[in-house]
Amino acid sequence: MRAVIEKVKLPTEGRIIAISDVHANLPYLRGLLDKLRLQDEDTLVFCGDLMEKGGYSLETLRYVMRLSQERRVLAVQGNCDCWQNSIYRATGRSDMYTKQYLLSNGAGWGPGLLAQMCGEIGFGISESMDMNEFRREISAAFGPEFDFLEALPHVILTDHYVFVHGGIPKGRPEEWDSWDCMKNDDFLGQGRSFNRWIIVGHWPVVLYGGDTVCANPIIERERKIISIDGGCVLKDDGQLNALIIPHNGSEDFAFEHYDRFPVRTVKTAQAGSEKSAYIRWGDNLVRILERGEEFSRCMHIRTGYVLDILTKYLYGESGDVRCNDCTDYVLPLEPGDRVSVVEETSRSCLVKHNGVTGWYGGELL
Ligand SMILES: [Mn+2]
Repeated sequence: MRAVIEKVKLPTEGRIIAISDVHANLPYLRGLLDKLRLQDEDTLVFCGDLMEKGGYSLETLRYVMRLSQERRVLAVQGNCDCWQNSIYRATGRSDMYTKQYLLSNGAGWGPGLLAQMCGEIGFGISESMDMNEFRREISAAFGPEFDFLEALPHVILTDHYVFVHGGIPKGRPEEWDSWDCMKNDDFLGQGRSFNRWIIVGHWPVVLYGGDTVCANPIIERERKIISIDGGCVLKDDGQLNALIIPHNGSEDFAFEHYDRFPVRTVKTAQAGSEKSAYIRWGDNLVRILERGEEFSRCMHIRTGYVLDILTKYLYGESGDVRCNDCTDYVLPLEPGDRVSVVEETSRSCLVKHNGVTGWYGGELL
């Protein structure tokens, strides 16, 4: 399907605030919006993936629909949002995929939009469900929701900024495919640069890190790309980011973030580790050398790096397993530093300091 590109003239007044990858975490979205203290003249831009993975897809969608009636809201479709295609443009293949997804009950995540819709109208999900009947009943009951999604463009083009979920495909805009705008993986890693600011989500920013990672937005000034997905829902230490543009045309970017980790104060100083590794999704195959109840000594298969990983972060069948994103990085910290505590363990705490995740072995106030 051809990408829908919407040209928008942003107002001169007010901030432009971009949020992406809420992933059905309505409590985080509400928390972030509270922190932002929205003014009437502000413009909110959702950069896609409002839904799926977290537990509140339908509630998040309806919340954003309501918000867009009350204030200036722009939004683009993400690859986890475009369910109207499976309803309005269904094919035998998409029906098969939709059914599989419904039967998988969110594929290990929370129930998705369509499953929630089925639940709300009491439509039974089963191997024998009739997909024509499913589409008929769901589209009859949720017309406003699908119409809202259907009306969302894939790219919002303004004088100074472009908002898109994954990234800008190569080639001429008239030839861009919508899927390549939404599911454009590793956009920052493609080495491209632009004349206007391209603001994207989709690829959690921690995936761009090295041996240490930071969940705050990445602003590439030379190449004019801003990547803002803080890993909300997808990462144990994830956060929901908002990029704040103080006014149209400004490059004086700021950001706000929201998570629910308790904030504590560092009591004793600690030096940072010189060597560390960050094991991330897509490259997370490890061998368990010694399984423990709380931590397991593991070797990262590709690099041979040995580190202790929280046992609850390991998953997969026996033998070589995979792990949630993790690190052995010890943060350099000073007394008085404020940190967010992600995990408390018998050894030390996994914390975030200014968006950077690492361990702290001292005392917290
Ligand atoms: Mn995405």
